Amino acid sequence: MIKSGIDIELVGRPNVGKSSILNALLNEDKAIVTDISGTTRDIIEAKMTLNGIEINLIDTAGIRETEDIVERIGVEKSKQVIEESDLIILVLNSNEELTNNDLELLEQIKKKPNLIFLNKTDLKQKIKLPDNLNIIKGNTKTLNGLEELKQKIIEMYKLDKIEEKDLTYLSNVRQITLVTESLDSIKQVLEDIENNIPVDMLEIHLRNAFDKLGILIGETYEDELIDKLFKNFCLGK
Ligand SMILES: Nc1nc2c(ncn2[C@@H]2O[C@H](COP(=O)(O)OP(=O)(O)OP(=O)(O)O)[C@@H](O)[C@H]2O)c(=O)[nH]1
Ligand SMILES: [Mg+2]
Repeated sequence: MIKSGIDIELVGRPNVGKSSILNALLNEDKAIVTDISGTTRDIIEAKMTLNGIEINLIDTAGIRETEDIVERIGVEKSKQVIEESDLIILVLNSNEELTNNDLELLEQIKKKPNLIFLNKTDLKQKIKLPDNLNIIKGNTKTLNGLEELKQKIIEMYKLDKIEEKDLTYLSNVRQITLVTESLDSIKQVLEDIENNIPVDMLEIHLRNAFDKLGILIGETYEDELIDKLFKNFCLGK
């Protein structure tokens, strides 16, 4: 999980608000939202982080029987992703009665870790849900419930505990990314040296490695420091 993040899929019937939830969680208009059922036809993936852990959010085509060939392929993909995701968020529309389609999805997601988000609570509640369901209620208009949804994910994966521990290893994806990027730059410098690239050109990658490590330990290195370091080599002069 620390290395590769958590894959979270939003599933549900068309028009329940999956793409709106993705956008609200990301705080940007990533996915197209319209009131036309079947707006999302392909998988949309986006990254966010929760407590330093990368979350791969996956928005899918609303699941329904359809004659439309493109949409049908999208629906098949949505079902496939259910198998592959770590966590399923089933989205239901509070403003409509529960359909057989919803019931089938409720059944299908049981085999995976899941959360149920009852969306559109800003509208009149028409849905009647079985008692035993653990649901989070909210909507994407006032953004109610979305913080609770994030908290639930944090709880489920104990993400709040990760940073509390005395970790002597690289504890989150951001840090791993910084080290990896820094290492790539250093490798590039070594390769450039092998290829007799002029020394002032080497500085670009070396500076990048240096900057990334600076960010990692919480210190941003100012240009003066680098200038001081490189002065001895009379770079570019
Ligand atoms: N009132 C209200 N409308 C909402 C809410 N969330 C989404 N909508 C509206 O519901 C419609 C469908 O939203 P989408 O996010 O496109 O729904 P979807 O589940 O992604 O739909 P498909 O891509 O067709 O599967 C849009 O008109 C949204 O503005 C909500 O919380 N409250
Ligand atoms: Mg959509």
